[in-house]
Amino acid sequence: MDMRILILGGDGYLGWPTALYLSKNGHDVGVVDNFLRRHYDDEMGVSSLTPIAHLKHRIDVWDAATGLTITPYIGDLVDANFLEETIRDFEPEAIVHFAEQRSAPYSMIDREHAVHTQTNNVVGTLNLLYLIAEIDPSIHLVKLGTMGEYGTPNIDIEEGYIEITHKGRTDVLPFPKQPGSFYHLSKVHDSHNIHFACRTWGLRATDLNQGVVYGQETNETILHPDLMTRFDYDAVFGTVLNRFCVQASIGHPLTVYGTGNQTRGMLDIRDTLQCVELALLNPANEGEMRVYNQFTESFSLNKLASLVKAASHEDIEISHIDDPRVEAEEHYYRAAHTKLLDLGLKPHLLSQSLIESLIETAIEFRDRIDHKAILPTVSWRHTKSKLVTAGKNN
Ligand code: NAD
Ligand code: USQ
Repeated sequence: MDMRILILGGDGYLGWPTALYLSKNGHDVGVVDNFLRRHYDDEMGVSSLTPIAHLKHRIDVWDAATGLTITPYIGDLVDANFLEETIRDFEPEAIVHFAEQRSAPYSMIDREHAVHTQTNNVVGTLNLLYLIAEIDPSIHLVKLGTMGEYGTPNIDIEEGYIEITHKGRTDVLPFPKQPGSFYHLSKVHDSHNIHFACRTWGLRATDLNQGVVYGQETNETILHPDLMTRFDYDAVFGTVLNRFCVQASIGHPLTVYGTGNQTRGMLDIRDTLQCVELALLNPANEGEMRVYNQFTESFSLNKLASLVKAASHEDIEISHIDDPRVEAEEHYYRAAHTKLLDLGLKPHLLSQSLIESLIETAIEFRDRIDHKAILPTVSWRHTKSKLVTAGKNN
């Protein structure tokens, strides 16, 4: 079943390879982006480990390599007029929404960054919900959420909803959320808004609570060097396993925060693409917000560090540094993740060869690594000095 699919955030780490994958699989793909992520690179003074071509150029390269067309729309989701024109022009049957500020540390820099994160993410999604309701409520929204919405409760995490019996009465309710950053909170706010729009206006949505993604190559991005996706390794935007592989490539001690007993659900970037397509092919019903927990395995940070150390040819040190975040370092973690497997997901489980290939990629581009960007600089703790830095006196 080929579809017209609009991908919001199609210039990003996950949005770009998803666009190629869906295009190759016969879908008619449009991508929307305002290059906010490239702007954050300028702001932070770092750039992707891998050189990334401009969006219009890589779309041309994809066209030349495959004969397949991807339609670009350059603009901001927070600009409702732009988004309305885009949706009316492309007439999508489904919209995949990746287009948010997605770094937890970035959202914790200071008040401005927290406000920007929640404004960009919550307002962009709210514009989208209104426009779907106004233009075509049958459009299936596939929204990227995060496993971090749940936090680390001392009970098993279910897929979106939990049956609760309270004082003799029973109901199925949204699973309680205890997110760990203003970024993760923005995803919770989105989930509530999406759930409300489904219940109230009869929209159909799938919320993909995705774990931490690792990996860099997909079957499509390797077709040409200019099709590469970005790969972040700095302490603000880099995610943990990708960072450890880059650290190993330059002989930097692996930066485990705190005890390293924090456990997270994780998945290979190739599985993100599969999961998104499975969600698209199995749309939620009218009025339903379906929720899938999108990860394939869970690992403690200590386990990840030991796997990277084992895959590295050099003798890499594992260093435990003070955790800049406020997060449980010792906790129970068991999260359901069967629904995507039931739909046919074939996971790429984490292997030594994948870690070796990530370290090799980092070695290939080691001249682009800024060693000063490795150690964390953003603290979760709200100190007076932070307010003084931000120009406030109380
Ligand atoms: P990314 O920052 O690389 O990509 C996001 C893209 O959206 C960027 O190209 C950015 O320019 C664009 N964007 C942001 N705000 C926009 C706006 N207002 N208008 C138009 N475009 C906008 O992030 P990513 O790693 O590809 O993540 C994509 C999505 O998946 C995010 O929603 C993120 O929260 C979620 N997610 C990512 C991971 C991960 O490990 N990378 C894990 C779980 C969930
Ligand atoms: N961590 C380290 N050392 C590092 C980097 C991180 O020990 O050098 C730890 C963190 O303290 C945390 C864990 O690793 O306990 C994961 O951190 P991360 O930066 O890899 O992931 P996170 O901040 O949770 O955010 C990433 C993406 C985000 C997505 C989320 C999925 O940036 O967009 O939503 O993963 S989840 O974690 O399931 O919420």
